[in-house]
Amino acid sequence: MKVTNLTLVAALAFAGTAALAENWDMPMAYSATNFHSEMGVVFADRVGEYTGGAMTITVHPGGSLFKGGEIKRAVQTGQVNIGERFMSAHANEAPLLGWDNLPFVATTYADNEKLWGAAKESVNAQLADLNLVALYTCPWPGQGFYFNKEVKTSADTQGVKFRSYNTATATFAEGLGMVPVQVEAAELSQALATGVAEAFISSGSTGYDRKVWEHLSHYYKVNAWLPRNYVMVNKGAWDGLDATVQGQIQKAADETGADCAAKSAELANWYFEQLETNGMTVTDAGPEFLAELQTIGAKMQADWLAETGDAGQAILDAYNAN
Ligand code: PCA
Repeated sequence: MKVTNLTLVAALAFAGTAALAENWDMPMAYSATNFHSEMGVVFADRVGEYTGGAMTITVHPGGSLFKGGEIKRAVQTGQVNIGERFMSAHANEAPLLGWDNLPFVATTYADNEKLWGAAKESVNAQLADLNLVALYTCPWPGQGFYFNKEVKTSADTQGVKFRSYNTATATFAEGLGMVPVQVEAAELSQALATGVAEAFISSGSTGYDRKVWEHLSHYYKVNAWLPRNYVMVNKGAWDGLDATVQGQIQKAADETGADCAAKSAELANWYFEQLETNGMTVTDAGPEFLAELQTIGAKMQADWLAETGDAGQAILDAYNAN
């Protein structure tokens, strides 16, 4: 009889825990071995630990649960409660989210962090309008150009098929006379192999992940900007959590955001070394090419300011004031 009671108590206790515990699936856009995805796993582990198991998160990298281009909508509509994606991919819908894609504005990790400090409040307000809450953001290393030949000026880029990852990079490509096609990083190797794309802009990280030396020969360091991924939560799901759990998750997010940025900085040059080891020529963009990029960049900044109005200008003013 006694044993039965104890069993019952244990069963009830277990049922209680099970009812309270929540598991969230977290789709991520980039490959499992990419540092953003590895940090996503660190974040998930911390959430489990800090919440004492009240919340657990299961990471699905590489677009395996939802493709990169579908993740935001999946989170917004509550198909999943949490997900990770490249923020400026959403600038076509909400131009403010292209704050980190302004060419030659913030080209170091420190400046990128300063720019985020200036942008954060209005970006978060914009995300709230989209029914999203950002838990942490993490920068990619600086962006440069991949080609299958030597490129000295835009005379060499006319008609080249260019993989873009958002509207800003498509604009950049058009400015260089190239023909943009938007392709997810997860499908990049295939696009290069089939000739759908023959050039792109990205960090050393994505070139390494996708082994692009199998198809391309040159990387030009430009450091045009350091775009960010962000981990977002459905606002309704977030508001539905109790304040203690929210605080525990936010602590995990704050720590992971800082660790992820440090990891990105630590790996930036290592990626270039790997590209070189695998036979690519990695150099700074030449002065003529760079001057052309700067002219196109200035126009892109003007376009962004025209789209975002006072909110965009306020971000740049706050950034420049510090
Ligand atoms: N890699 C991502 C975005 C920025 C980067 O460095 C990509 O190319 O999709």
